Amino acid sequence: MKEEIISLLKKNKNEFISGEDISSVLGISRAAVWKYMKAIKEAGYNIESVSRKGYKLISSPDLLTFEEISPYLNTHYIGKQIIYFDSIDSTNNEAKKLASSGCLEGTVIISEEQTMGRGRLGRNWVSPKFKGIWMSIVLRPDIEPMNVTKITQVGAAAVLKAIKEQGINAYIKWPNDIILNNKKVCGILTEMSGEINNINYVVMGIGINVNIDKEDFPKDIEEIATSLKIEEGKGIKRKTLVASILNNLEELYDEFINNEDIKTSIDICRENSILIGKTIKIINRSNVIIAEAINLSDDGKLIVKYEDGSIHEVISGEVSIRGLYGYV
Ligand code: BT5
Repeated sequence: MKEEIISLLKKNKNEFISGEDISSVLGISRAAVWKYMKAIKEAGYNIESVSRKGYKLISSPDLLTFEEISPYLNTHYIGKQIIYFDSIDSTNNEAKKLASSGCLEGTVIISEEQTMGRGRLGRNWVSPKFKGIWMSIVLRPDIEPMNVTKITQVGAAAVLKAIKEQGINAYIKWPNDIILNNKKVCGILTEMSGEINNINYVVMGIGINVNIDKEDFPKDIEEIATSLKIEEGKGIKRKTLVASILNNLEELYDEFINNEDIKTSIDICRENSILIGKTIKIINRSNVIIAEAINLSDDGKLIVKYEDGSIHEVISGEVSIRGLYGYV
């Protein structure tokens, strides 16, 4: 009901709407309106209430609910359903549950915090409350399972475009990081459920450090992690950034699915790659190889030159990439 009242207030923005009108439109008592209004104010909505005139919405908080994000969306299916949590273990876990029980393609799960946010290979992902974007998108691509890793490149390209739209200059560290001033500002975790030649669903989890302060990062990642706020010196509105990621994602994902072509995404990953031209360490479990990153292949593999001059293509799956002397 809170959501319905917020929508009514938004529809009547800059005007008063009376408690009586709200109660008759929504079929609830005046006392219930008053109770919900109190909760809505507590959630951060600035509402002017004047006796006999009613309620007027002055400003909305930067919450990642459907009501706050949807005005900025121009998608057809991604984000048409946004399932919002105040706190959850991991949005990827929740997305997998919903996907197995048949939720629509494009459903987005967002939480203000994650208590057990996950990275790749069982690593953890720090996700403090209200300070980042922790979301997962359910996709149902009709493609060969071996092509699923390409979807991470589509996600990285969408996030990069959205960050650039904010006037911030970031880079992509193949396969799943976005980098700002040589530190990690975003990570992507793509997970799949399927059989050998059939995909049930893909969950793309995106974590972006938006308004995290330096002291919010645990000691073990303070040297490698950063946020948009730390680097830009000012807070960034999360809801418009979420919408812009989803808008860009749908455009790039449609191109991938409809034409089986990820050219635009790969071009973005290539042009904004922080690795190409650098000497890097390729870490596969405990095995470390030094190589020069030369390019990205058209299907999203990292092309590298080993020290003996031989050329190889690295598939994203299980590898981690590091710079020779630091994170990149
Ligand atoms: C990733 O893994 O970068 C994928 C992160 C995906 C997070 C999203 S949030 C929404 C969705 N729900 C989830 O549960 N997960 C997804 P990986 O490349 O393995 O990097 C993990 C490593 O990054 C950790 O071992 C830390 O060193 C570092 N790290 C952890 N939290 C970080 C943060 N907030 N910012 C930057 N680095 C972090």
